[in-house]
Amino acid sequence: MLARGGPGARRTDFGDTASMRTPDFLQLHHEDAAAVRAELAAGLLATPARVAPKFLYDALGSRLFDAITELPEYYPTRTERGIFEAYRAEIAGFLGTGRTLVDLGAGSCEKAAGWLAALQPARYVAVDISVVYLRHALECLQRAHPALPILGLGLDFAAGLALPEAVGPEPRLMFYPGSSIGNFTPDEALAFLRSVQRESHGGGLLIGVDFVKDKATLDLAYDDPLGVTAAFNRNLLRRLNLLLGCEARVEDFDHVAFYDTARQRIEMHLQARRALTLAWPGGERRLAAGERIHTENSYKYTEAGFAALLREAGFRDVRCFSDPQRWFGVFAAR
Ligand code: AVI
Repeated sequence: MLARGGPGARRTDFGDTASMRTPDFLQLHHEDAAAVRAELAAGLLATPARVAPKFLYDALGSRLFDAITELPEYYPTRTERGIFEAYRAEIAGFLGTGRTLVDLGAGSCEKAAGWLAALQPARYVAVDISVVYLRHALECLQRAHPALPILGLGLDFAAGLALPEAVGPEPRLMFYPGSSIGNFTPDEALAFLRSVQRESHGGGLLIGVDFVKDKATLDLAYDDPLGVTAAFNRNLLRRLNLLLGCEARVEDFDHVAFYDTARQRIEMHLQARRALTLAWPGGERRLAAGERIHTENSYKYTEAGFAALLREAGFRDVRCFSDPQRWFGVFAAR
């Protein structure tokens, strides 16, 4: 059921509908507290212990991530922005206008907003885990684009994308910026891209991907001297306490992040400063001094490697746009 906004337009005394649209909202994902506790407990009891990166993003974690994107050491966000600005018209020409623009992990909707003039979408669909995160941004966007049909969708697409009929039957241009694809393993990424290709209805894909580069640059991007990434990672302990009922102490853990050249990925961990026990109702996990909880992987791709992945997922016509240093790739695929 649509949460609000009805048909997406409101008739005024002047009979003017197009200028008075309101966004529609549809919440399909429902958090199951018991399932979350079971998932967290299973991860902590595994060897090595792990917590899924999606738990990094509560209100504070999302703000800390926004702060990370402002750091001089964290190059992906500004490099992607530079590629978008340099090649916007060319990319739009390649992908075509008039599609339904589906923004995966939309958040503030800021990146998609920059594309509306060039892509002229027939409809904008913002997808995030909860419409609560989308409401304010979509209401602002609607004021700037009064005639654009807008849908906010609360959906968990981590395990594969399945869009509801409310998105409409038209070709969809899928938008997945920010190199979030790197937070999947390559196998998961392939399965996810296949679901994206299937759901695009022949539209296309615009996706940002972080490239393999020297270890020193990557290490610094994920372990900045100001300690913002450390705070982002250690905030996960506060979430564990809240969601699982642990009493983990933030000061008992160090942030550890490094690039593993052989695996082509950043690994992020929380490392115990001393031997300790994490206890929660119904379970506990002992950690030796120096033992780690694995909290995130961020895979890096070569241009050829990611283009091959897109082809394997079913996209035929693939183009890559990059920065002069070739640190980051924006792939347009049809
Ligand atoms: C969201 N994601 C693409 C970020 C990344 O670079 O993998 C998350 C992040 N983790 C630490 N810094 C940024």
